[in-house]
Amino acid sequence: MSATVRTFRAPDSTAALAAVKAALGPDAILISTRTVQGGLFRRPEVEVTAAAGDALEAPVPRRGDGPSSPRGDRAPSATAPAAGDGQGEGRRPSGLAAYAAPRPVDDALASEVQLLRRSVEETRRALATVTREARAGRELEIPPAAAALHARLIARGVEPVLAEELVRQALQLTASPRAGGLEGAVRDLLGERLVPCRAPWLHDGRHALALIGPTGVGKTTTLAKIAARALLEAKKKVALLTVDTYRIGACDQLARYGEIMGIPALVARDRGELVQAYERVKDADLVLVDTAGRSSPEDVARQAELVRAIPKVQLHLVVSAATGALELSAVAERYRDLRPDRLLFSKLDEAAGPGAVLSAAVRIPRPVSCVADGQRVPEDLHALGAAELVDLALPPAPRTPQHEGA
Ligand SMILES: Nc1nc2c(ncn2[C@@H]2O[C@H](COP(=O)(O)OP(=O)(O)OP(=O)(O)O)[C@@H](O)[C@H]2O)c(=O)[nH]1
Ligand SMILES: [Mg+2]
Repeated sequence: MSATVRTFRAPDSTAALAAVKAALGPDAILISTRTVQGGLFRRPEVEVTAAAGDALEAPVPRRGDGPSSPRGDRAPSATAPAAGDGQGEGRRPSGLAAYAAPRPVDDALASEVQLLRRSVEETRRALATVTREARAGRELEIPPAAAALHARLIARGVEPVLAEELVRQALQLTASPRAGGLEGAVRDLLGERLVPCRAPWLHDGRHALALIGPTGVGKTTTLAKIAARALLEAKKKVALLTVDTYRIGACDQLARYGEIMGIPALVARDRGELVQAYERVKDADLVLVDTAGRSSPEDVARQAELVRAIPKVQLHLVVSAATGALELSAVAERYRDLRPDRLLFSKLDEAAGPGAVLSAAVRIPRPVSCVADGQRVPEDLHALGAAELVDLALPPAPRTPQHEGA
């Protein structure tokens, strides 16, 4: 017996059943139905797998067939419909009709059907696992190696639309042979966006920088970390300024850090006070300016404008990697007009997918000054190199035992 088994996809179950009927006839037996995601830009669809009716024509010997179950009836199907199938059903007078009207059968046959059904379901699940990457590739219509890279980027938290763009561009780059292959091309493209620069605490000469960004991303904590690194590692003279007179306790928070480190921490309520404060710390090598996290773009723009009163101040936009790719892209859109000079990624330790930071880096193409991955001052602050930044979005593939043995 050779079965004709086919899979159909349609926008809804009515259309899917009509397609089954048209292709396999009214006696078709439904094997499974499920909803499948339609890919990046398509809607979910109903997927129906069905067998042609004649595939299951072989008669099954039955015990105790009564007058209502004449011999030669269609054999009970192990591949009953996924939805709406009654427990204990065994005889199917005719494919799609049986779907609507199951009949009772004896217990032995019912449990056999149950077993077979379970085994079909297990096979289906195993197949789904094995072919997940290939499926992703088919949906994007990209080769399996590119689909596997796409899946790794997504698993790392990279925004799906960016992951797709990356693998497509990498495929173009590797149309002619190239060192590093496809993965090397993706890493090169990531490296064009995730660009390192000198750590802020190692800057030469007198330098001023201000941290701006949404509420609670870790601006003040990161500022303290930078100050401590500059003091301890680079032996610089450091001063702290803040224009955050908005949040209760903000000035105290900075003053406390200043006290612990034995450095000045001054508060400025407006442009005039900020210029004066900057003047008062003119012997400092590194002046670090804290701002208030505000959700309104106008308030944030006002703060950026205010800190620009300091000559040559560098604006570092702090974004939390823990907020996810969509939120990061929205934040980047909101802050792009402030023309920040650097990006600073915080809360990498809390990020489900650190590759989400790419969403900010593509929208605000600026070097990454440093990253923070915890609350400890100053330990949880790092200046990453080029390869380490790329690793955030695409870490090296785990080595298989085969590779290790090689
Ligand atoms: N897990 C984790 N927590 C952090 C990190 N950086 C800062 N935090 C914590 O985040 C919270 C907010 O930190 P702040 O430094 O006050 O954040 P902020 O951006 O200055 O907040 P506002 O001034 O209110 O906008 C604190 O509990 C910090 O300890 C980090 O890299 N990882
Ligand atoms: Mg703060």
